[in-house]
Amino acid sequence: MTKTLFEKICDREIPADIVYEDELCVAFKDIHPQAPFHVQLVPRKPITMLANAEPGDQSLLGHLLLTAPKVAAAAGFGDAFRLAVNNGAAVGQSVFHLHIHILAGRPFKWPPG
Ligand code: IU
Repeated sequence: MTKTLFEKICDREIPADIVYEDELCVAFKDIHPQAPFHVQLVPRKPITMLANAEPGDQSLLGHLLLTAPKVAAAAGFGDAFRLAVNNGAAVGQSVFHLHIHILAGRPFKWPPG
């Protein structure tokens, strides 16, 4: 099967500014940052989108949510960061490999646009 772009980044076949990695996930700086700190936290497993995750992915999804604060904290944003997951093209998903946006370093409005 053809690898997704983010799989290639995880496997270091495409260069990216990786800020964290472990056996289950990789975090790298977004190429079009929407905040002073903006990274993508992605599972090595190529789940297309959150809605397509399966019961067997439960611990992986938990690992991602437990890892995101660590990635933010390592960059100095432990108490002020935003996570975002776009699920589907209609709400802005452009890369169909599950990823959690971790954003920090500026004020954020609510509700998001
Ligand atoms: P989205 O939620 O699927 O829209 O987010 C995709 C993100 O991936 C978006 O912020 C892009 O700037 C980012 N990105 C990247 O960091 N590196 C890439 O090679 C590509 C997209 I393509």
